[in-house]
Amino acid sequence: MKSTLICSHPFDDQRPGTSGLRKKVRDFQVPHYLENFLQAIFDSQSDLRGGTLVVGGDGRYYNREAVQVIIRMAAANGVSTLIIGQGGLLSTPAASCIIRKYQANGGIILSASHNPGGPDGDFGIKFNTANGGPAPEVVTELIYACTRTVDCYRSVELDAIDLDVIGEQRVGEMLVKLIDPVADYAELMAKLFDFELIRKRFSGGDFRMLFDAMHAVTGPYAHQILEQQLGAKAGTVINGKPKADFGGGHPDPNLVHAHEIVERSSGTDGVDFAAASDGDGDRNMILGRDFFVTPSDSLAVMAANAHLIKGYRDGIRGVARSMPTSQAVDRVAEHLGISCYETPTGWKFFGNLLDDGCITLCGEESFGSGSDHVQEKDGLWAVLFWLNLLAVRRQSVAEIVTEHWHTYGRNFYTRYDYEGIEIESAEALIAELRKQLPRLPGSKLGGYEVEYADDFSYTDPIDGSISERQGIRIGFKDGSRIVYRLSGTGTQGATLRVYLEAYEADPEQHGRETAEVMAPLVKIATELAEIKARTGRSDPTVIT
Ligand code: G16
Repeated sequence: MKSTLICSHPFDDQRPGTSGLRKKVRDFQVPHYLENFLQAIFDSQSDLRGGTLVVGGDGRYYNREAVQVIIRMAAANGVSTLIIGQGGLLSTPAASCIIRKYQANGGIILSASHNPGGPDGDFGIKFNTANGGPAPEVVTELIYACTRTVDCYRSVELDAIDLDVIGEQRVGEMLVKLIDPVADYAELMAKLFDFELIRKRFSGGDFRMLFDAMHAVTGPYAHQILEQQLGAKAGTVINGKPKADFGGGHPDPNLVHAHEIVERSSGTDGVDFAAASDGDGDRNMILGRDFFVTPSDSLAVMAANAHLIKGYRDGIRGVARSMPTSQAVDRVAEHLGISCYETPTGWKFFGNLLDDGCITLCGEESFGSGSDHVQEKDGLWAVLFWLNLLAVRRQSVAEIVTEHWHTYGRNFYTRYDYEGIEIESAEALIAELRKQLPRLPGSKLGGYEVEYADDFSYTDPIDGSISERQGIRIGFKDGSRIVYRLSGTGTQGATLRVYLEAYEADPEQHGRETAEVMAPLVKIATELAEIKARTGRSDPTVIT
């Protein structure tokens, strides 16, 4: 099979963001755009020549076409074995699991996560390294550097491969293995969680659950694990068939987009436990009856209860959270006498800590949590963790979380997103805040005394790499915080995120409404950054 060299020209907008290269589908459809980025991966990752590469995606529009392009280019670039999920599907955590299990040299995951799909929607490519985790910044910068000079790419001529038939075939010298996307992941979950106990909980007849797969990749995983292996009744998994346009919705597991489970877990007839996952299966939302668990609280509860879960019964070594995530888990770490690391936003920053055994659990406010079982955040894993916990403690979700607050205090938390604002205005807003930082410590803002104000900088404790300008932090004497940063995952204009946190030790106050508690901080945050004047927006697009 002859490899041909096809001429193209470098694109100047292929710098990976928080989580890979995310663009509109139509950007990826521009001739040579996808191919150039792939060639940059092959050029910068020399281990792939003669090595093993894992490929799969969340099933969104353009997934199948992109897999065929990867097959042709992988063959031309000397990949020895290509492992592909049947149908071109692999959830992000399953891809991580498979890279690790089969000791692949890396993986390409096709996903724009929770962003909408379809011909007018978004598409994305992430490269994961041999540890199964998202490529760290040194690697993504290398790939980006290659994209600036790539002016030709290698491919072979080949008819499209049938992606739906499990089995092996040769493409020239390269072995292509089409595998069941669920089996390896399900096997790993059975090792971590007490499936027998969860099965008993479901068979007791007094426990009802719903899982919203949002027409995205987790459907097949959830059907198999929850319904077939754990015996949850048929219908527990809703929207379980992956669709190229996610049924026209946003595969974003939050209170707005996963509203069906919010409604069906409300009131006396509501289910006991409900959860959702996103486009590529790495995010999760946890609900009890009439009860929303913030992702920050979910991480803290997991850390405090890990010893009750089969795979973590020997305890956890340490925890990490992204900087804007609430400090709830810090309190648990302190109580347990273990380290708690604060990293920039982006799962890739947990990689070294996980690899080096510094942490067992980690998570983010953006509906992500995970452990050292794979090198990605993992939606269904979090759901199984909660299921296992509910089966062990035989309490409701609300009881478990309110007891947790009683012990550790409550970190009220909210996030305001201003989406699609002008990039220049957003950058000017952050620049202006940055200028104000030196004068803020010691000053009073609306009755809150500023303890520190900085632009978060992170020095990786393992490799010493430094990541600067990761978000403006304003910390108050009472433990409250305001954080501002610009999203690295949007595909249109800029998204300003404002993260707000207030700590309350008094259990009498724990039942208050989050919006009411946060109102004074919201006022300070919007005025300090002059959000209305600078962005023209009086209200955020989304509040979570
Ligand atoms: C990605 C990253 C996460 C990050 C999230 C939001 O998640 O993997 O680490 O927290 O984006 O990032 P930003 O605030 O920059 O938009 P996902 O699920 O979108 O891949």
